[in-house]
Amino acid sequence: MGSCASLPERRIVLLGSKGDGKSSSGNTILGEKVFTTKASDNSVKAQSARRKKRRYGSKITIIETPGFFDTNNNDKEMKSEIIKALVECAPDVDAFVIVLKVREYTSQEIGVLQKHLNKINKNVFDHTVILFTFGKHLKGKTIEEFLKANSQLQKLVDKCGGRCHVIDNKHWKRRKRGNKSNRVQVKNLMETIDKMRNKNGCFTNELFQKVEEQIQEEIGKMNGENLPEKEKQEKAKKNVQNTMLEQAEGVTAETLMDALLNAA
Ligand SMILES: Nc1nc2c(ncn2[C@@H]2O[C@H](COP(=O)(O)OP(=O)(O)OP(=O)(O)O)[C@@H](O)[C@H]2O)c(=O)[nH]1
Ligand SMILES: [Mg+2]
Repeated sequence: MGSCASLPERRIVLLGSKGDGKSSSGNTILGEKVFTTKASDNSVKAQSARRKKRRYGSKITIIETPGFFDTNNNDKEMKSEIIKALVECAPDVDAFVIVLKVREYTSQEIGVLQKHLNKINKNVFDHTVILFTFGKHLKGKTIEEFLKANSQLQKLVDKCGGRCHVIDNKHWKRRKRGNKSNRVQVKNLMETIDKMRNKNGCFTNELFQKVEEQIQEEIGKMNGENLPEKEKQEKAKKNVQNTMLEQAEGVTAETLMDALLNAA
């Protein structure tokens, strides 16, 4: 859907539960530590980082979003971080990557997962890849074997056209060959994303477009200012973010997340 900017750039949004390894995966994909990873606390953060260097054939931008599966948390920080991510997503993105930890899931946990996934507009899945983390937990099994024993997860992967990869941000760093190598897996992930984008285009929705309009409007207001283009853009994004946060008074974090993931 949507015609994308013809930039040789991959814009990737990371979604997933708290602590499943979104930030770590961002670092693995970018090949440098740009995201802060944390062991365990209850703070939720959206971080966004852009890598300017070419990697696997093109520039990569990673946008981490909080609260995909944890939106019962309605504090202001969470909302502000979701809005920040949204402003980074505008006007379109190339791929959503759902980060899921390899582990046993109880049926209740699967139920919660499904509840959130069911709200996503179907066409979002045409732009989604599943990325399993903690690959070492497979204990020698392949990801296909793991999925065979977890039919609900298999269904999710099927919804995404079978697109799935597995990394281990801690233990698969060294190897250069084979499936237990982050390098191999990330290269494959990028190929999957490129193929998906060539087939399905990039993802946009009314909200992304509206946000982009507002950013451009803000940039327009800075016409007289003698600022570098990039600084104008950052400043404009900040302004849009602040306006949206004010407008989002009384709106829940969950609603915001739904808006981000629902197609026009
Ligand atoms: N062994 C192992 N540890 C991992 C892996 N991925 C992440 N971790 C660890 O898990 C913890 C959480 O990782 P993060 O990358 O911060 O997770 P996150 O999804 O960004 O968490 P929030 O931003 O809080 O939602 C950190 O201690 C990481 O070092 C992995 O593939 N294998
Ligand atoms: Mg994180």
